[in-house]
Amino acid sequence: MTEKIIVIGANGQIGTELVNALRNIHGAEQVIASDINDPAYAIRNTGPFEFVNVLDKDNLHHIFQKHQPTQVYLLAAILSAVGEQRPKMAWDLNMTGLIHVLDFAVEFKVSKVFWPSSIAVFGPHSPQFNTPQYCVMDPNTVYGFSKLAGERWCEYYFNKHGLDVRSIRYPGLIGWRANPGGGTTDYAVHIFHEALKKGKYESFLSAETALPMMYMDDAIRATLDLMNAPAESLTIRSAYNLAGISFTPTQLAEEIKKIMPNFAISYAESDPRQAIADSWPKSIDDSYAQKDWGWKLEYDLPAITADMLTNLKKII
Ligand code: AKB
Repeated sequence: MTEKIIVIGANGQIGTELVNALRNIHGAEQVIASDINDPAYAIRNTGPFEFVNVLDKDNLHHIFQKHQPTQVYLLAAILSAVGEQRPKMAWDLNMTGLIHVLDFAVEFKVSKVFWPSSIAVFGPHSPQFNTPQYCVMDPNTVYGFSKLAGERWCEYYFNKHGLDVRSIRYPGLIGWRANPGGGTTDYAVHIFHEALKKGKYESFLSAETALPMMYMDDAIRATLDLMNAPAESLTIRSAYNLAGISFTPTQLAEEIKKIMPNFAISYAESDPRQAIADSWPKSIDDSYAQKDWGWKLEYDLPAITADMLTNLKKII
């Protein structure tokens, strides 16, 4: 079957890489990148692009009608740190945008929808280590509870409308092709840029703050694997836990020092993102993803560090 795929929020950290991967698989003309903002060169010049505002129903409806997509990836979102600065806007974009897309996916009989969730769905009373798929969830950021509510909507549309919607609870994502956009885990990308530009970095998270993280190559592979998995093997229609690897700013700095011995890290005295990080899991159990669609991580911390430094060096 020839796919016609729309990626909404294509300019972001995941979108930039996903559009590229999807165009390589399905052909450039089959993948319509869309965003509210001007696209980066790499996206505009490798295939079709549409301006889309997910909150503008008429605009979104027109894009569905025009392209009649078989698959939709909805990546437009406000992340955890920016969400705390603009709580109502974060709720509106993350929630209303999702419901618009789910409704049009049903109306236009889209075969599959992907929507990203996050480890932010967990909260201070969730188990902090090896956090299971099912447990107490009391997220205390707008981003976190918009993702948790979004998961419930996804499962609801699957149950009530038979919509084949699939989702992953991404850990913090690390990649060199695009910058992260206002999250709590962004330090783990900024640190590489600053290491190469200045030889030092001030971390906004404290030295021993462990968080689950994942290299973008693994995250893209996970997304495509989940989307390609046979529907009957999927037992979760909210969002799958994905563990990645857990490390602290100190451990990441030590790894960078193995390649750049003069690199120095320091720590900010206080930052509002610390409280968000403290409310999230330190490590994740992703046994459902392993069992249901054969998930397996490839990049460990040394591999991430080496790949980031090698590739960023070429473009900085
Ligand atoms: C954030 O830090 O807000 C995101 C996330 C973990 O979902 N990277």
